[in-house]
Amino acid sequence: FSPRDVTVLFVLGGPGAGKGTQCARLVSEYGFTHLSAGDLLRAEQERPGSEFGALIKDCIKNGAIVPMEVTVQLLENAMAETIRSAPKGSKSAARFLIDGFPRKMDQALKFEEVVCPAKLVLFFDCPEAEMERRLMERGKTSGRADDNAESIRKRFRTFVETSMPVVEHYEKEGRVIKVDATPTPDDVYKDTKGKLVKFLGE
Ligand code: UP5
Ligand code: MG
Repeated sequence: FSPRDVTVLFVLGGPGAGKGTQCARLVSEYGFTHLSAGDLLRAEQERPGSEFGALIKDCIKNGAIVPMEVTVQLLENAMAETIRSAPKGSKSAARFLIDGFPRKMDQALKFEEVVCPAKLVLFFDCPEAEMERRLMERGKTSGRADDNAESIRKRFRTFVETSMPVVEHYEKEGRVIKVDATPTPDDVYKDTKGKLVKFLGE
């Protein structure tokens, strides 16, 4: 995809920082297409006949990162399908929020090389204690295999060791919009909007 035709925003932040929550709001107000890498992986895991099902299941439970070839391909397919099935001139089909990706440097470089460079990175910054509280609460009803104390600990570790360097890489390039994700969803959204609108020029 050419950055002339599509706009890609990476949405990063620790497990439970509120990436999905904020993306849903941006979609309804600004007409983005929201692609959560985690959701795409969970769907692929459930797809009958997927050769990656067992691998994905194991990685998610252990908070490990699925090999990038799998995730990059799922994202690329989802972007192509969105564009293919959109009415001509659709604004949202050309603007993607890529949520929870890239979480490792190799994925970031690969995606920007073979799919599309990201215009900017939205980074939701949240203390671990608050993210843990949210995930444990959600775990009572979410049915997610990784919303339990042991998996959450592993997810945090992967985030600090492997995913924060990606955020730092983009920070050095001046491509990061950082938002404090601790307040209420409404307040986080207000802050996000204020900062994002400047970049998007609307
Ligand atoms: N909540 C949200 N905002 C709140 C607020 N401001 N105040 C109070 N509560 C708030 O929110 C989490 C919970 O908190 C919800 O109950 C929400 O109501 C509440 P959510 O918006 O879902 O947060 P999010 O950041 O999206 O959390 P999520 O659990 O989805 O984050 P992860 O990054 O851990 O999960 P993801 O689905 O992206 O990835 C899962 C796994 O997939 C990874 O661990 C990894 O194994 C694998 N993966 C890869 O291998 N490669 C990839 O590229 C991506 C994923
Ligand atoms: Mg999410």
